[in-house]
Amino acid sequence: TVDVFTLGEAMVCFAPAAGLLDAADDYRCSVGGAELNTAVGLARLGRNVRWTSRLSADPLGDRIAAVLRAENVGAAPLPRAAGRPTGLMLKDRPGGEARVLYYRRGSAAALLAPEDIDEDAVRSARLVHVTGITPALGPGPAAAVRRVLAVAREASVPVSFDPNFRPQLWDAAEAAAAYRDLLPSVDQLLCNEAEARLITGRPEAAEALEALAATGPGTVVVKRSGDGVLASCAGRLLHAPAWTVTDPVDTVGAGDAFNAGWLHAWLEGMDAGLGLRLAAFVAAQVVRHPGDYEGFPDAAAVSAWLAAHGGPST
Ligand code: KDG
Repeated sequence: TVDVFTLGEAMVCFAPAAGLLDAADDYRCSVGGAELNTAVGLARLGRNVRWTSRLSADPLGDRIAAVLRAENVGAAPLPRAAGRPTGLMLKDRPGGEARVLYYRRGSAAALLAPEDIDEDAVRSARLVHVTGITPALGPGPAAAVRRVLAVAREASVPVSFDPNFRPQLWDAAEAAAAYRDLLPSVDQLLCNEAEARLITGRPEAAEALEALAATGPGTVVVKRSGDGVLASCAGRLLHAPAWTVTDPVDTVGAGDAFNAGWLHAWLEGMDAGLGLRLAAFVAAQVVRHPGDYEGFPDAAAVSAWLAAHGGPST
């Protein structure tokens, strides 16, 4: 069986080894993509993950395929898109603030369409995880997400959703409308504070959480980075401490790692409070390393953390 089914775009990422994009000579190259980052985190903990996308026939598509193999992330054997490039993402830190630039329009992944979905894999999954990035990539990817959610709902497979608002891809009003359309199909909403505000129009995190929990998803998790995590799980209000680290190296991918830790805990049937703390722990590890997912711990490290924090060993 498939533990988690997910879909989305993977990109190759370049980050200056030193200095900023406007003058850097050397770059560190890695692979990223919100759903792929979460998939890698889950696979490192031994989960059987199925990720779906369209890869380019270019050498960077080979690079992504190699990461999938190395990280044991299962991928549907879809034909490579000749003539469409791999999307690129550049990381910069002007004024010390993390900033991401995309070169992804017309990429191979934008070809993703409902026909690419292996419906049997969706039906057999214990959980489907989608993000709000995929519907922003174009009508085909948006339709693919809708197909996945429809199949999941018909087969009673629970769905987790992270809006992952990316202002470079669409404007806030359009994104909020798309999220609200998807929410009735969502069992677990994993968002940050700004997204909770965007969806509900409520300025305050606790109020936004209450409004979101009232609209349907049985679980709502609001990730607030330095202010910790607020959650409502089947009517139970929870709070977990911050995962801010004093020596962050690369904060991109922290939310995706948090999702992987949280979903792993959920699949394991762990207590929700412990699950939130585990998720915060794994997010903190990712932030300490360059790259979107490279610092994600393996099963042994998570077992050690659980042993030290009173949880069951995995
Ligand atoms: O969450 C990290 C992602 O933002 C990054 O890996 C790239 O998927 C990505 C996106 O579209 O921003």
